[in-house]
Amino acid sequence: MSNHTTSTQNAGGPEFLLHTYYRSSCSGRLRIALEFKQLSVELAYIHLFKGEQHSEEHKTLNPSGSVPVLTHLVGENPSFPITQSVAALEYLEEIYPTQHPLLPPSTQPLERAKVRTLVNIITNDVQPITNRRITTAVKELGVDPVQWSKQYMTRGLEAYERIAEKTAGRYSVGDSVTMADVCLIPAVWTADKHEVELKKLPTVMRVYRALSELEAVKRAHWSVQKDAPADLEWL
Ligand SMILES: N[C@@H](CCC(=O)N[C@@H](CS)C(=O)NCC(=O)O)C(=O)O
Repeated sequence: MSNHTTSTQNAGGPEFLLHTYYRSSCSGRLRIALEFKQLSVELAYIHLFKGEQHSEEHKTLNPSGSVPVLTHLVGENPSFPITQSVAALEYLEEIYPTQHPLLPPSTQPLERAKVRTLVNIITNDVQPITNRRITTAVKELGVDPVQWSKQYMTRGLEAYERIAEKTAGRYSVGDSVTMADVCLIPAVWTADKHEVELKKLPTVMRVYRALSELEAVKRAHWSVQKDAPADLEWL
């Protein structure tokens, strides 16, 4: 099932193991954060459309049956998998606070709250209700899953836009890349695939374009992942 590939090696082997799927926006958050923090990671691929997230092996690792899963191979408890993306982002921030910080300093609690507000729009208000298991369930209820996803992605990104109009500099909050950006980028990738009218979100798109120029983002892009199909079809 898992096709392990070392993306960035250090002398003692990779520090992290990330279970990922190329088009999973939650996995994208971790790939991007690991790139910004320049941490070594081995990637293990879980094919969501083949249902590998439901296998006994994966459910043992992550009882939620989802990706990403971040394991700190050389941490204080190297066998403990972190199975929620935001918990994993916060963990990386706590162990490497000065290595490309993705949160404003603790002396700026309101700035941190701005970042976390934007993070939560994506991670709480948009992704969970547009996730595959939900779109599968709404389809069974006779609802068009494509329209469902498009509608909720649009609403969530519009809310992001309204707030980012007030908080953004070059990036979502000020001029430094933060966790908000790390969550926004893969949300825009997914929204684009769902034909959300991104032109109507000028701040989001300005920030997204600035982020897309960064090497860390390019390296984490869904299209360059080893598990992405050769024809780059969004399967
Ligand atoms: N709250 C979780 C959500 C994880 C999640 O829903 N991941 C999606 C991919 S973005 C998934 O694995 N879906 C598989 C499924 O629904 O069967 C997190 O932030 O890590």
